[in-house]
Amino acid sequence: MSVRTLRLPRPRHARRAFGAAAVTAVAALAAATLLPTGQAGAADTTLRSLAESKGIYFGTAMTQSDLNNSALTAIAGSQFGMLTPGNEMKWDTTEPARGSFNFAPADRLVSFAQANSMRLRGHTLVWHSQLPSWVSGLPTTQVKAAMENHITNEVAHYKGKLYSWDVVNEPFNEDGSFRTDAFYNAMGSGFVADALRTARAADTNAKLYLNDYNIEGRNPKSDAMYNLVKSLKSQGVPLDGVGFQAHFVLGQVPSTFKANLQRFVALGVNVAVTELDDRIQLPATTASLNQQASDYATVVDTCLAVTGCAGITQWGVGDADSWIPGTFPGYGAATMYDANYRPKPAYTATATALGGGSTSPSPTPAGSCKVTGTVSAWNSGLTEDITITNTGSTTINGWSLAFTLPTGQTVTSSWNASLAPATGQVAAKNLSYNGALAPGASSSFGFQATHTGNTSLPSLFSLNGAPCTTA
Ligand code: 9MR
Repeated sequence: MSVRTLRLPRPRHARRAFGAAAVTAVAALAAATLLPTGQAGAADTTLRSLAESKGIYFGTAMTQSDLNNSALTAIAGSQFGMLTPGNEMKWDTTEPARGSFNFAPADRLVSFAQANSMRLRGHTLVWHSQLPSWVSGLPTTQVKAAMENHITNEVAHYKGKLYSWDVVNEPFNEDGSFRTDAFYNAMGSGFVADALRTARAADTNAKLYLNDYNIEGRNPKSDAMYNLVKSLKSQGVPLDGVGFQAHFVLGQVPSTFKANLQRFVALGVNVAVTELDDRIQLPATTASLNQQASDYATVVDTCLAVTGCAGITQWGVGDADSWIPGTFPGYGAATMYDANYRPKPAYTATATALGGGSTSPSPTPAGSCKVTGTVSAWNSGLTEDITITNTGSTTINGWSLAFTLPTGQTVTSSWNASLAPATGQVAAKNLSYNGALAPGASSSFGFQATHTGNTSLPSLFSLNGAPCTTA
C-alpha cells in the first residue's frame, strides 16, 4: 500500500498527478493567483457574480464529455451561473426509440450544475434537428401524440430542477415561413401552442421559451417570430420568453438588436441571449480580438439596457469547445476563452460591461477554502481522506465540494459526505450533521474507490462553486 499526501501546487507532484489538460488549468490558476494585489479586485468579479449583481444571469453550454475536462469545469463552475446542456436533452438522446427514455447523460450535467449552484436551461423539446428517424417517419396522424408524450415525460423528469425550457427550437425559415418539419406537416403552426401547453401541464414553474437564430435584428424571420409570439399571447398560450441564439459573425451585431428585443418585451415576454458566440476568420489578429471584445460588450450592454432581458448564455466555455470550426471551416475563436482557457479581450470587455472595475480578469478566482488529503492505494482500490477548511471570514452553511476524479477511478463508498456521481466530476455534499463550517473550522470526509491503474489524486477542488487552494 502506498500513501501519498496531497500537496497539489508542487510542480513535481502536479506533473505526476495531472494530465496535460489539467496542467493547463494549473497554469491558468497560477496566472490568476499571481495577479498583483492592486488588481486582485478581479477575484471577486466573476462573470456570474457581476451579472447577478445587475439582475441577469451569465451562462454557458456544456456537453457530457466536457465533464472530464478539469480546466473547463473549473471555469464553468466558477464563472457561469447557468448551464445549458449542449446536446443531452435533445430528442435523439432522450427518446431514441419510441417510449424508451434515456435521461442519464443530461442527468450528469444537471448534477454538475447543482454541485456548483448553477441554474439550468433545458434545451430542447421540439426541434427538426437531432430528431430520431422514428419521429420523422411517423404517419402524420401519430406525430401529435408522440410529441405530447415526449414533452410530458421529459419535462416531468426535470420538474423542479430547471429554470427554463426551450420548448420549440428554430421553427422558422429565413424568409419567415414555418419550416416544413414533422411537426408542422402534422399539425400546422398549431404545434407550437400545443407544445407550450403540454410543457406547462408537466411543470408549472419552468419558464417556457421559443428559441431561434438570426432573429436578433429586424428581418423577415424576427418579424415572423414576433407575430407568432403576439398571436400566442393573445390566445393565452403559456409562453414566458424568447431566446435569441446570437451566433454572430465578427463585427455584425445588428444595429436593430436592442429595439428588436424591446418590441418582444412589449408583448409581455422575457428575452434572453441563449447561444452567444462571435466567429472570427482565422487566424485571429489583435484587431479581430478587439472587435470581438467590442461585440461582446455590445451584447451585454444591450441585455442590460432592455428590462426583461433575463440573461446571456455563451455557447460553450472556450474556443476549444465551440461548434464553429466544425461547421464554418476557416472560422473559429468565437468565445471569451482561448483554446487553453485563457481569458481573451472579449472576457475583459464582458466583465467591464457588467460593471467589473478591473482590467485584469481572473478566470478562476480563489475561494475561501483549503483542501488537504491523503490517498492510500492498493492493487485495485484506494481510500482517500479529505479535509476542507473554511479560510474565509463568514460561516459556510451547507457545502458541496466539487472535484475531478482521475480516469478509471469509481467511488464505491463514502463517509461523512454523500458523493455523486461515482466517476468523473464528483460532488461531495455535507451530511445533516456537518454542514456548518465556521471561519477557520475544518470538516473531514472520505471515500473508497476502485481504480484501473491510475491512483492519482483528484484535482481542481471547488467549494460551492469557488476554487479551493490545495496546500
Ligand atoms: O452545440 C451543438 C453541437 O454539438 C451539435 O453538433 C449541433 C447539432 O445540430 O447542435 C449544436 O447546438 C445547436 C443548438 O442546439 C441549436 N442552435 C444551434 C447550435 C449550434 O449548431
